[in-house]
Amino acid sequence: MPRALITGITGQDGMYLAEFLAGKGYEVFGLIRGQNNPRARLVADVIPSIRLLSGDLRDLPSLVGALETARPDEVYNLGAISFVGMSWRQAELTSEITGLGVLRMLEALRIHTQGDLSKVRFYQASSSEMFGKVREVPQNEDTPFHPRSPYGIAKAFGHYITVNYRESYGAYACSGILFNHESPRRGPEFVTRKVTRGAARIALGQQDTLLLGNIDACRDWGFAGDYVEAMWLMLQQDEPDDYVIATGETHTVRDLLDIAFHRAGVGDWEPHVRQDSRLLRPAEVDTLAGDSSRARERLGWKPRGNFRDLIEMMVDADLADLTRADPASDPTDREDPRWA
Ligand code: F7E
Repeated sequence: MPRALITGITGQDGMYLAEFLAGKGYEVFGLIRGQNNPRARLVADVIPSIRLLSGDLRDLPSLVGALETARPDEVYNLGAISFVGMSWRQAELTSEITGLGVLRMLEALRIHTQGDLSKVRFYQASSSEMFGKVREVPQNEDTPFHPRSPYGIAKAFGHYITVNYRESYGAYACSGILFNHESPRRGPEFVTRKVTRGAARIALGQQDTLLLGNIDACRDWGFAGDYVEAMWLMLQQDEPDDYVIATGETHTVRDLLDIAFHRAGVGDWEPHVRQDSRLLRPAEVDTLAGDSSRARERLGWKPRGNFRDLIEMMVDADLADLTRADPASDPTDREDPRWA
């Protein structure tokens, strides 16, 4: 039975990946941060076979300990402070976890494998935010980076240190440069879920107005369930490499609003949406579009659904949740302007 260790197990991708690997017969271990982390319960409910380990990407000994217990064949480093908007407010912590955390995990692997880093395969969750102020359209593995946020900068460090351990120590280490990927499990602070949840609440008369930042931003949005399969495929090749994972389709936040509000049955979104300058970012990534040809050719990977299907699925899930007798406790939106 192959064994896998996942950091960031409580996030959207961690849960999809754990389900996917469990379905392939893996014994899956998930690293849980903090004392009495409330999301550990959720993970255990969703993936009953999961084995939970306590550890933190800020704490090297805890990572070495987790590796000793899990004895993984594959490590998926998904743990991060992943909300770009927050990364300006907690820039040091973002650098510490999202950036230096990658180095700590690689060092823990070096200790655990006694220097033979080819023994355990390593996946680093890199991000299209590294492209930032884009140098070319679409972006591929050779496009230079110009990150625009503390988050993007931390991810660029994580990417390069992964490549460096591969080149320096012969690590089987891959950096997956994933473009935005969403699902009904997406946190409510990200724009897709904020809009699908908001549209559903407006349709049900539970809310009247949705406050947003830059609605002209363009993103290449895919389905998270498809993207975790690409992570696994990267670790099944003869040689490690870096891969862009994207749909190649770009949409604006306005397109997202059109689809979500129609699906929810509200129709026109304009009377319900207000732009709030407090939700604008100090430096924005205006447009992203990924070229995933390498992954399509070498991994045989391709996204399954399209953008409309994805957003409609998310609206339907939010409507179903909000009309249940016991809806999931209302997500706390950290971009709500009541947060000072
Ligand atoms: O913003 C604009 C916002 O926060 C998307 C993370 O998974 O993908 C994600 O990062 C766009 C931006 O995602 C609001 O300014 C407008 O242009 O959903 P987001 P993100 O920043 O693209 C990458 C690949 C990652 O790696 C990250 O971890 O939407 N936008 N109005 C808004 N965004 C938010 N959150 N809230 C708004 O009210």
